[in-house]
Amino acid sequence: MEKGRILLAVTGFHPQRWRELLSAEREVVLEPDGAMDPSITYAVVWKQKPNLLSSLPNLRAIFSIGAGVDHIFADPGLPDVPIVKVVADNLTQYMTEYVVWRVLDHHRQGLLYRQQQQKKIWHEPPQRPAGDISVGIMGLGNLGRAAASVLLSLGFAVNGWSRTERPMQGVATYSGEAGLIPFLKATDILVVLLPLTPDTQGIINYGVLKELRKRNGLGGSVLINAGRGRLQKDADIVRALDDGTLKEASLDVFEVEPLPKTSPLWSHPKVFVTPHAAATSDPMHLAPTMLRQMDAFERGERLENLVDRKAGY
Ligand code: NDP
Ligand code: OXD
Repeated sequence: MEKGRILLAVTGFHPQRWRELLSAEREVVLEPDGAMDPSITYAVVWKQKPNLLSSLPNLRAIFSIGAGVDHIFADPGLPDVPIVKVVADNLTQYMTEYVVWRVLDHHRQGLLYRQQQQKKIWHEPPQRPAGDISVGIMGLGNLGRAAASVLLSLGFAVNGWSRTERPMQGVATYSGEAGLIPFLKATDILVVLLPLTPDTQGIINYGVLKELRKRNGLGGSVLINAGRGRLQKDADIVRALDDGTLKEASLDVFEVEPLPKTSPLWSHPKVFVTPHAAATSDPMHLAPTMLRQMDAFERGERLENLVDRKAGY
């Protein structure tokens, strides 16, 4: 079978490196040139333009440049072809680093020390063991499980919440709607690693934050969101921080990105902001896997890391 051509349609970061690497083995057309081109078989996309995918009459598979695929489901004319998401060791490693970094910073009172340093205050606050703190991971999937196992090795108590029951040794697991409140009530530091779907949109709201465990050695509950911005209500987080429902937050994702300069989150003293940078998609690692998958697909083999269209992730 002839090697299918690729349409590369990315918004928000430079397509050049992806193009170079993918063209090592296949012809690559950059959007907008390839739109409506009948010779295009694969689309490699990140936040592609609406209805672009439906304009490709011979499209056989869609490859997301990221682990999240909400940008693909946002397309009103999404054709019924397989969608492949990113599952990659280096992306998982980056996310684990981000989660562990933020959990340790909150646990070891990074904010307090930064404030003390500014005022030249020499004061040692009480320390508590990691085992007294429970980190609750919302979304115990590829990224959540990897972060959970490193947190366990550091001695934290770890809870996990998923859509279906996902047992994991050493982790107290909860699932579905019925498991949500018990999971929150047992959690001091909430780490959000959910995909954005119709079921999860807006899930991080004031009511949910109110359920987090209050009695803990941290002096309050903490939120870390590295999943998607539209999982959260930015205004509810500000409210929760201001009335003490939350002690601190680390946010990598926001309802609107880039985070508008007018957002109170930028200058909130209890918020640590990163610009959707928790785990970057590195073309050096990901493009060869996509090419390998396309070859396998053309030999009649099954694609790996397929998105469940019904579940939306
Ligand atoms: P996975 O698909 O492997 O895991 C998703 C997890 O969320 C699963 O445990 C799933 O449950 C759970 N889940 C989904 N829907 C629900 C629901 N309605 N209720 C409860 N749990 C639910 O995804 P990844 O771990 O690979 O990635 C997670 C997300 O991280 C991505 O979708 C993306 O949005 C985000 N991300 C952010 C990055 C960044 O830089 N900030 C970088 C990379 C990813 P179940 O196990 O039952 O299926
Ligand atoms: C992803 C992301 O989904 O970078 O991979 O957000």
